[in-house]
Amino acid sequence: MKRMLSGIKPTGQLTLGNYIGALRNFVNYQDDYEMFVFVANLHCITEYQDPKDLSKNLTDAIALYLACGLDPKKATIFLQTDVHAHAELGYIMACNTYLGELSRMTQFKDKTAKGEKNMTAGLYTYPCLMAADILLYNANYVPVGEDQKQHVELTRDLAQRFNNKYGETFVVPEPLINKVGARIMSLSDPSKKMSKSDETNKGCIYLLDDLALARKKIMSAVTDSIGVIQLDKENQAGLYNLIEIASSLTNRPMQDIVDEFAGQGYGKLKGYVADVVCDTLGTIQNRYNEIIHSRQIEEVLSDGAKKASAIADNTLNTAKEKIGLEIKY
Ligand code: AQP
Repeated sequence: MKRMLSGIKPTGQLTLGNYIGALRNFVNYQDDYEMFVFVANLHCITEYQDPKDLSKNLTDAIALYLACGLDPKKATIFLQTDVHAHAELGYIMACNTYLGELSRMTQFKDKTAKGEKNMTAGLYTYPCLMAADILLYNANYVPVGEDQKQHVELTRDLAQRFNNKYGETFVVPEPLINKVGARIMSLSDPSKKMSKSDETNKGCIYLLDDLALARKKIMSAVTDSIGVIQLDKENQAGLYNLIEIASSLTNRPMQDIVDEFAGQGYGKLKGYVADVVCDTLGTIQNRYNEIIHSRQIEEVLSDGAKKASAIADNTLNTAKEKIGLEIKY
């Protein structure tokens, strides 16, 4: 069975974008791949997080993984810091990464261009940690949204560089990107990705949003004045995004939805999208409420840490030996 690894960083509450672009795919993959899914808590602290909020977001993320259908009997689910090898291999990767490579990473470039002050060294070097996250498990595939492809490409370069320098050590992973739903856009500004850190809160649907609020956000989503229901991503990005959301959640082709609503007003289509989203959120929230009040999270994390550590420690030890970091008696 081929191996697959992915993670989410809960810098806030998980979003519909996380669900469509990542989580629901993990659930589909867990039957066909040996899945490792982690909560990337180290990646959260490249920027300051309120400790209480962070801890709650991490707990909620694990509960949501389970509520969305990840099955601990099929997938290994763990918290990044429970497996110490991540930080250690992350440093080793940083010592094999060039400054130019990190300077070209989109997130760093965007923040620099915006003139952001007080950027941390972690924000610059996190792609090295991300490479370590993947390489520790010798993952063949990494399912990611469109925006994360660059990280897997860097990971491939680093794995190949390490293998060339020190001998075959790491599996070179491949990104796996879904065609529909790879990049869900903000409801208030469809030129931007739907993100947890949405400043206005209007453009982003959180998986734990009250259903009435989620409906309101969809009904007030920014569209256009063209007034025709069709698939024109360039000129009707907001409408396209809504259709893509509904298509992802129902597995209906986008054109099928267009055909059903063609000639009707945007309000009707928005109502349909809101129904579909609220159905999904309602199911997830019911399961979440059961899990968050049980001991399941503790058990899942303890089992996951044991299984993940056994594999990660083995890979880390091999890498350290190849580099010459070990003292032989
Ligand atoms: N809008 C999205 N559409 C499709 N996929 C998405 N993903 C995130 N947002 C969307 C996918 O979810 C996985 C985990 O991403 P992440 O939450 O760890 O990181 P991110 O993409 O940086 O998330 P945010 O919400 O944008 O975080 P902030 O606001 O903190 O910067 C990835 O596979 C990602 O592609």
